Amino acid sequence: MFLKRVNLAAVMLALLLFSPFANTGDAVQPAVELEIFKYQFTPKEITVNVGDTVRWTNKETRQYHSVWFEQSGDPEPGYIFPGETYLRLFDKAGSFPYHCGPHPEMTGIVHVQ
Ligand SMILES: [Cu+2]
Repeated sequence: MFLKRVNLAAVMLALLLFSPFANTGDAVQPAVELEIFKYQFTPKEITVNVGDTVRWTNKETRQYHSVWFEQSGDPEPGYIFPGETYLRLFDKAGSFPYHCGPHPEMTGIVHVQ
């Protein structure tokens, strides 16, 4: 289990480093914060401005999730383990639905104006 977690963390780090939409977060001040808790994205629906970065934080005690903008054509991202975060920059206007990869019933939407 430990080794599996390390591998997932490595995969996620690689995805973060090579994705134009995400980074490890230290340099960016997110405009909006969301929580992932009890199998829900909270708030489920948000509105941000073009150029804003949104940060999701996994507040579960042991369950991992992901934030997957599948309809936007994004590849499936790595899992976010408890205490970890996911950042995404929104650089164009529109409405962008997303869901959790392992739990497709978990949905949310980001409106960018
Ligand atoms: Cu999930």
